Amino acid sequence: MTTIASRETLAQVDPAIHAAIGREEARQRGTLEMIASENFTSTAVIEAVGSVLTNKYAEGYPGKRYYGGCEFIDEIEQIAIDRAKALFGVEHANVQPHSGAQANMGVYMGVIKPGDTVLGMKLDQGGHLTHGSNVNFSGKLYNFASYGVDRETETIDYEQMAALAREHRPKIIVVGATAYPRTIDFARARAIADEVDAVLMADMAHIAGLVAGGVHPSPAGVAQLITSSTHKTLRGPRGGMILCDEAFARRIDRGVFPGAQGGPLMHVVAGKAVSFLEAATEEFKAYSRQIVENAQALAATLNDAGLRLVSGGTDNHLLLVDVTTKGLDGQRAEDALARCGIIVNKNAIPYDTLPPAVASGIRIGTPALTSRGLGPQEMRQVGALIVQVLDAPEDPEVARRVAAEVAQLCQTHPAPGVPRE
Ligand code: DSN
Repeated sequence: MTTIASRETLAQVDPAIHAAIGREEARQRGTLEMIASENFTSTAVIEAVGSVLTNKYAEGYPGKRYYGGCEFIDEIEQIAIDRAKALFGVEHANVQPHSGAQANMGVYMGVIKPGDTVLGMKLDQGGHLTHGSNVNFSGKLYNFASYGVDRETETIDYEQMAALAREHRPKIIVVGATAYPRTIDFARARAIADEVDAVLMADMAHIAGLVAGGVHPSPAGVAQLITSSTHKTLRGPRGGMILCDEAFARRIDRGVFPGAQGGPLMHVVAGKAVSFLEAATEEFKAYSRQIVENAQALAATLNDAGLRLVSGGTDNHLLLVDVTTKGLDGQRAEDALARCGIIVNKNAIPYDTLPPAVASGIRIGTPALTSRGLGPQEMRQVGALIVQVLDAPEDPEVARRVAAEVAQLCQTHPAPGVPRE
């Protein structure tokens, strides 16, 4: 009898999914990925994530499992934990969160109770859904107050953070962002948290790779709790983690399991271990420096062409561009660029007057193109292409020319980890 398991390849078992994956590979090879939260992970990470570890249940932690047969799983998770601790210089690491959102849920489950007060950053000014949005579990289960950015400087308003902290006396202050182009002052946030006896939680999801590479100040030793996803600037597999002081270790571990999750995704935990190894290299340090240099080259090009950059520029891996200065909205800009093979996302800008589904801005990041080996010179070229499209979003001749140049750049800079044709 032939069983499904005995058939050999995905192409044979499921031609529809196999073909769609092939089309996605071609899309990744043939477009310039500039979504600030995306990246190309390595072939080694993909191999770990695609391994038989997906077959194993391992609820619990190394040495304390609810299932037999976990001896090799324990080895893998312990390696991931030890590498995360060494990479970021922290006392404790939980590498089980399925995502950044699950990491944040793990912290809330472990450290506070439903109804407790938390202070986070407004989603529409650069925060995250799990920092208290009322459509997310965080805003539904906890009593969130929100700070934002200063209207003039468009940088985090620490005065407002302090005033709201004094008014609301939160148990946790969350600092960290998904659409914020500037350096985050973790020390200042910690001083505010200390003043009101709150715990500081740094969500470093976007900048984890920059922190690992030493090009953004680290929250380690400053924030008592650090959460992150592992697939953005860090270039690991899609997943999350929590780093903390030993004093919080037990509460964090219980917050993740059994608080927020059941069995860990051990194939992904293995991929995280591989990515922590890769991120500890000199090569990765150079990579993270290059991400920032590339973002600054791109910022200068767009700025010189008359585009308004939120906060005037960037210190990190992303730019937030106000496209209304070109008579566009974020959706039209995203669509026009996508037609030429440049992939970005529409994004609200601070104090946006348009709804989030349209938005006044686009968010542009350099991590994925830096992984493809593009440097400042190519980034200026890409910036010029973006300007051409935004100046003439409906012009088919411009689209044709830009698409041809995009195709050429993709050909000369292969996407790492993506199979060649
Ligand atoms: N969705 C992610 C981003 O694009 O920034 C945040 O989790």
